[in-house]
Amino acid sequence: MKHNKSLRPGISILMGMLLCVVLAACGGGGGGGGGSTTTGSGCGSPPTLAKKDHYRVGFSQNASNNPWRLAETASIKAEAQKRGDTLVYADAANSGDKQVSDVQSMIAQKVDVILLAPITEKALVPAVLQAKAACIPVILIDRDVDHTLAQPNKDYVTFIGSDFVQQGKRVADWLIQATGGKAKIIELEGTTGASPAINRKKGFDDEIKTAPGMVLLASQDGDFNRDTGRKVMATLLQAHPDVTAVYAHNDEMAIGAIAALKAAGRHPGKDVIVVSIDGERDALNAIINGEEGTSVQSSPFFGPISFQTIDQYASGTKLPDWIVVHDMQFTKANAQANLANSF
Ligand code: GYE
Repeated sequence: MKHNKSLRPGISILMGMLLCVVLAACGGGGGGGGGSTTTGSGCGSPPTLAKKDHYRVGFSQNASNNPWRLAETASIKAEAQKRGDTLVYADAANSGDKQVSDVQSMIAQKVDVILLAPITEKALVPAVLQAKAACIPVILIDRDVDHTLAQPNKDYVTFIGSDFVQQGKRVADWLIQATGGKAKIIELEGTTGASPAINRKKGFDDEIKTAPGMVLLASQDGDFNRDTGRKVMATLLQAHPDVTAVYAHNDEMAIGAIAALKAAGRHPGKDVIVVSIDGERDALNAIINGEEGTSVQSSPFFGPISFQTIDQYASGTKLPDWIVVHDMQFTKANAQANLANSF
């Protein structure tokens, strides 16, 4: 052990030098995980951000096909406008390839900083590393990247977002309670490879294992999309007519599942309990009218916190690897009261 440990710094310096050759993009080296180490090129790891009155901020959105995404974009745009910052906005329309080229275009336009909502954990890693090489700091918002490929406080500044594992666990706890620990469940997963899909599954699946009567019948990708959720649910329903609960990784798929259940003559809220995540208006209404059980919030209001984080970073504040967004939970008890603030 001791012997190994003493070898490690040497190995990592060597690896670092090799990486520098491969990427042809390193400044003075060193750093390796902590803070904004200024390097020979005047850049940093992650790149530093000069303090300014107004910034040109890139915002790379992964899609605009649901109320959650639209609410997030509106929040970012409103905050940029409020501060008199310039927003360079791009919508990747659900394509990882397009999102990579969107970020590359922001790099070419020399924005000061990039807010990035990466579609999946892996697809945007090359873009994150390219921004770093171009000395442009990246702040991840709402979805994270794979930490074995790119690290906070090194390759990008930080990740601002919800605790997705916790969200899944909270839904599972509510469902265990509501069903007395006995349910046959269909799970509709978010986009394969997206950090909320990975972690909402983990949080829920691990938690239901604590109750032996909670049986997972099937779990399938519904792409965080209402109509895909509806279609996947319709198919799974034929294979599993004994289903008594549906867990959807977002509200859009839950609304789709409710439509599929009704089309098959089932009674959501009575013979099948539907639960999900986000807290969008349609889900709150479904909770109010009894068709949905609960929705754990995943706040899309990233504007204020993102720009505050940009300010802090430019001021040299050491930021945590993850800035956790705290979420509410909606049930029959509070859905009506929160309807006006929903999206
Ligand atoms: O739950 C979903 C959206 O990344 C947290 O993505 C976000 C999720 C959100 O499409 O509705």
